[in-house]
Amino acid sequence: MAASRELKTGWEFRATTATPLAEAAQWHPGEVPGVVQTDLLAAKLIPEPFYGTNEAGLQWIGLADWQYRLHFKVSRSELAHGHVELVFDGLDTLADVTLNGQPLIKANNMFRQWSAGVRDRLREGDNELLVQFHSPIRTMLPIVKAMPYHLPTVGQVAVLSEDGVATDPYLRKAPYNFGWDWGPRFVTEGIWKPVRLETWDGARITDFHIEQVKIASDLAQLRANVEMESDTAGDRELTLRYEQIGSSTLRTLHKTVHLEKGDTTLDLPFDIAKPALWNPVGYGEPNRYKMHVEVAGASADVKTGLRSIELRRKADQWGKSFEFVVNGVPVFAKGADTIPFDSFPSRVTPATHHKILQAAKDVHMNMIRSWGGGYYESDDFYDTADELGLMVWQEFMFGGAMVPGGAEFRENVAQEAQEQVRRLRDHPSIVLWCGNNELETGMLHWGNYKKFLEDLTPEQRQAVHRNYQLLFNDVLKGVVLREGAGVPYWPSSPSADYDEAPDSETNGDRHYWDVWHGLKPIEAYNEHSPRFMSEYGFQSFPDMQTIRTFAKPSDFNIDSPVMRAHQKNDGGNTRIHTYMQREYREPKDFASFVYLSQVQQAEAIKVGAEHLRREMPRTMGSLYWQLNDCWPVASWSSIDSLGHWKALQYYARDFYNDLLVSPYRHDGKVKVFVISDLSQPAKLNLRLQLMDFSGKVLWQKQQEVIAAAHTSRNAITLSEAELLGTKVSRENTVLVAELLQPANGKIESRNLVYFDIMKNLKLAKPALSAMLTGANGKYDVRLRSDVLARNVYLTFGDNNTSLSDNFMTLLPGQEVVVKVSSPAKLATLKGSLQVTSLVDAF
Ligand code: BMA
Repeated sequence: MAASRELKTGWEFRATTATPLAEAAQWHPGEVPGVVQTDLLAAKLIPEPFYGTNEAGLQWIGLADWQYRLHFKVSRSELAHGHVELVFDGLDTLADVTLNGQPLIKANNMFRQWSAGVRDRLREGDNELLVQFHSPIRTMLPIVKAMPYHLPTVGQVAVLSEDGVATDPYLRKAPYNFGWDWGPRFVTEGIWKPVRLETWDGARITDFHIEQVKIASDLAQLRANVEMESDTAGDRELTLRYEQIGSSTLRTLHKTVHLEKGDTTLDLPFDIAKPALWNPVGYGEPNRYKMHVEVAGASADVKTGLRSIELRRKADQWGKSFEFVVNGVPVFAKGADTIPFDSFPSRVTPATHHKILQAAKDVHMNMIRSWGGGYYESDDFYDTADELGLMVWQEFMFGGAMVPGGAEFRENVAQEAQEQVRRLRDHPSIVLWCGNNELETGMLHWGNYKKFLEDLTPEQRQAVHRNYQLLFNDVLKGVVLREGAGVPYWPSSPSADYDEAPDSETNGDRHYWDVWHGLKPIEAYNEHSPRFMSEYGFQSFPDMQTIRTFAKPSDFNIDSPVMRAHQKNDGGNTRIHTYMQREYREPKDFASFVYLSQVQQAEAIKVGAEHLRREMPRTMGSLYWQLNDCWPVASWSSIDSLGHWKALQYYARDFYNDLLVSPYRHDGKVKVFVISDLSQPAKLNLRLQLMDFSGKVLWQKQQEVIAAAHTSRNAITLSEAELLGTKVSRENTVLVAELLQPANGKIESRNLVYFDIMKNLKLAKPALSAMLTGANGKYDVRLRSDVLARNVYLTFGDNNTSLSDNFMTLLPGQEVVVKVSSPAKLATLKGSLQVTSLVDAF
């Protein structure tokens, strides 16, 4: 019988090089999994890293060497097993492991598992495990400095400790550790994943994978692949059991197999008739199967979903398509990019993954891009994505730093990729493996990267290009083709797979940043129709409740040192302000600035997202940058680091709705589009009402529309001149476009068109009424306004609440009920409730 014991408690840690903190040289209790920063925090030796400007004062931690030590007991019965192995699921990053004083493992890659047989090295009774971590920066710096040239990176290399020379390109370590334009620089060290003692006898299963040979709705042709390690040769019985999760029919198959002494690969082909397929959100149920295998007393389990996946790229009138086809159906990808969920990954819980991924699904996202500057997520992340029906665009962990050459580096990456692809290949959610983030475009388009390449000798330049090619078109592509279970490989994001330069409008995927980084007007989104938009974004501030966790009222100013320390994009706060001055007015105070930054972000991404959806099928994907945060910061996220939904997350629920009415005002016309992601045609009523801000209807029209499956259609075009005539004031008028169910009048989608930018509108101060009722954690707020109230915002101060809606626009006289869940009492909530709307921000 195989058994596994986690070595979790009793660890200690200390610094082994000089640090500014004398106490760090002594042993203190440490957490495994964990990293030295969180251990120092738990030992109260450092202040909260995310508070104020503390980050800057904690940089010494990544410059020191650290040791982790465990004294643990091993029993005679454990040692009686034929095999005893010590397994580290992750070591961050340069580490020497010794067991009872004997060297055991030398690690140099955060993304690999490290293990060693220890049966002969363990003692009955007390044992000592020691893990010596070497500062990645200090170790690499002299080596890199001695190199003829220094590879550029995207991280914050200007840090003095590195003398302006970046070490991160040479390390297999989470790139965002070194700082990003939304993330602090915390160069971690530690045992960041669990450690186990594994024992087994006779035989064990080292890998169990369900190969999906051919998937169709009437038949799934599968093959169970089982990799075994055995002490003896002989014939054995293999038993495979499987069932659809949630159903009660269990099937069992048997086969006589032959085991060799040592390694054997076994397979059992089998079919499932009328399989329950795995489908992405909006395209059917994400059905899954549980599979169990037994051979020679060893067993293994895997959960998987059956689906076919194709990245379809066909020449067409716009160039070459880029669309994900799942189970034969082209899917318009709606979603966002994800980044790591914490600067200290060992703190992230499955509950956090579940909460954020559920929030993605709740706003009709069907795809997330797990971006290449972080780390490969834990099993529970992909398991949740599988369960929810979210497709995952998965990147290898290259965030944009140029890559070194050398057989040793490539071999290290090959091992990493092989392990990760094999670990994750039974997850139906993973629909793409992508080589890296922005490295292909960076080498071609970024000023500092081009300059670096120009300054090299021709031979050096060739070598840099060759190193890139070898890694991404040889090593990683090779691993995905061999081990990736048929999931397509894409060399970089963005890329056109070398048909043409990356970031093309006609081929491959695109990152569009002229809005925001380039300060172009938000309407510029409407001028670009890439085949698949994998990044576009706009910043905002996190919720005030989140800001209060790291700043004092005296810091509440976008130029204060604290607020600047929580804005990592150079000039980011000014950029938010610049855009605000174009369309809005000057907010009256800091809280209003924060609120308005969120409204502005939501309005901006709404323009981009709706345009991309109107462009279907030319464009087949909209992934905005970014879904989440790793700490409290001003960023492009739609959910802040404490899980608060920003305005954008609420807006996404509307602009990603399967049925969408999207009016586009341009050139004196309003083109009203009806978009459907449904698989069946829908008969709907399109209602258009022109009303003034007090609710008086000035004009209206209703017509039947058929929203055909998977289409975007211009249902009607209105002339602005005819619509407004001479008597209607454009500053006081809104066009309300709605899609209604003919049977019951249910509103499937509503969208408002204003005829001027916000600062020119004559919005009156609304009389807002809010009635709060309920008990035992569940409350309702009934909201009503006499005049049009834009972006009505509800807050309950520092009470923990979760709201069904916020930032919504109330039509005059219309009642909206917001559901609130909160552990707080009714009286407390009543006392803290504040209701404001856009006009109150000025
Ligand atoms: C991109 C990403 C990230 C970055 C974001 C915002 O292109 O790939 O590197 O955080 O833009 O600048």
